[in-house]
Amino acid sequence: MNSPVKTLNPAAECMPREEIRQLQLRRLKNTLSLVADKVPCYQSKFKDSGFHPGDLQSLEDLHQLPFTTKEDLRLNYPYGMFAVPLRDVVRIHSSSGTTGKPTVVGYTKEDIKVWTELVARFMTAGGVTAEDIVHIAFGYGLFTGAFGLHYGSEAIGASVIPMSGGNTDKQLMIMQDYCSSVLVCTPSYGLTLADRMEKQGIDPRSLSLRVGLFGAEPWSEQMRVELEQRLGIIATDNYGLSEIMGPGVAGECLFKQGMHFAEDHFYPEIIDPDTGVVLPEGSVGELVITSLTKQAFPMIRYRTRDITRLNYAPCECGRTLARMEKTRGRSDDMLIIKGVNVFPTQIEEVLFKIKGAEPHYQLIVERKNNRDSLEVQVEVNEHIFFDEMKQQRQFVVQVEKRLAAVLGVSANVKLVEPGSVKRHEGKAVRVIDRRES
Ligand code: DLL
Repeated sequence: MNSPVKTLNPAAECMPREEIRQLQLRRLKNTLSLVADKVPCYQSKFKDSGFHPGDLQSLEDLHQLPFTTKEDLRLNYPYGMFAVPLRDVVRIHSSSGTTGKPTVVGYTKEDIKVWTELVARFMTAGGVTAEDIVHIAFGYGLFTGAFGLHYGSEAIGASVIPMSGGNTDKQLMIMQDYCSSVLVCTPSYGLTLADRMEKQGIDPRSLSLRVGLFGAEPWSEQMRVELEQRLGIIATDNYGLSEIMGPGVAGECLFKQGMHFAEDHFYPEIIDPDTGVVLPEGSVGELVITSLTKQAFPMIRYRTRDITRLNYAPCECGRTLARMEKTRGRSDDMLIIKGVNVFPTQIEEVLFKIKGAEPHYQLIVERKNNRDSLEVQVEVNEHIFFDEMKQQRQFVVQVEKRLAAVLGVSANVKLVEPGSVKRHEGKAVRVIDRRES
């Protein structure tokens, strides 16, 4: 195994905390004057809040500024938030919005350089080297995942297979024939690949796979264990969002104790999602990010909607960059059932611990006569699916009991046939909320 302390840029990743803060303040001042000069949306936000970028004395002064939200990006669709003319933009991507218009983001040449370095950073931290063959199974296109990891791999000197998403049988053939050693995809697609391998009788140990870099959607610790065991790999988590840059905002090292946040390029805050108040260090809340070096698409206090916690203690690997806990999900994915907050990842954790339940599930939420109901459709192995009614009933009761204990709200469990929950090549769709309609 690679040494767990391999670091791409130690000067940046292992900086003393006081130096990180000084660098952040310097870069923040530059970013604030850039947007005050070039972006009408920020000009009016600053005016309304009586803020002048020259007033900023400390990082905490940033808390006086209003947030930027997805709504701001919608109102300025497509290029209204850009801080440079289009002639200086060399790449355009967009967010995977499920409703309405997507969010358009742009990069200058320098932005692409920074993005590439930050992806190469977390790939190195996750054990990827120039010797590796990186199999990218994210869809190539407007989504930032594939291109981000592609450029990062090349910067490390690894060989990239730009496989793109879908066509699972072909993925496996290429993986076998081209000796892929690093798998890049969503954790849910990683599981789909593991299922298909099993079905085809492919022994993962006969492959060259040794590392998996998973991101773009929430996943539990249990899911990590499953992926590591079934694919015979070391699995790390990495986080990002198109509005901020794409992948590369944060990524785990081989100690897997949280994702190192690229604090030299992004300033994170944790807020109470209901009140917007900045929470004390170590609190769980919504992550808000300010970009510190972006040229084309700078973001000030962008509300990510992702719920997490930051740990500022230095890591065993020597990096001093704050570590971001695995996200519990997005505050807008959080279901409120009969007044209780429920995250799909909590349900995933329960299912992983029950023998016979497969880690493929979907949540259906409905409201009848003003009462919410939650149905958890769980795939079970064939043994249970074709079991006697009585045994099946016992199994359902067992799952319902465990869910109620963990969630604090009751759920109806429905067992479904193996393979019947729809598989996605990209991000999994875990929730169908019929209450809105
Ligand atoms: O998903 C960027 C990305 C690509 C990250 C590849 C990692 C790997 P968007 O499509 O804009 O960008 O979606 C961003 O996805 O706000 C989170 O809710 C979720 N997300 C991304 N990474 C993780 C992760 C990319 N590791 C949204 N864990 C974010 C949990 C994640 N959620």
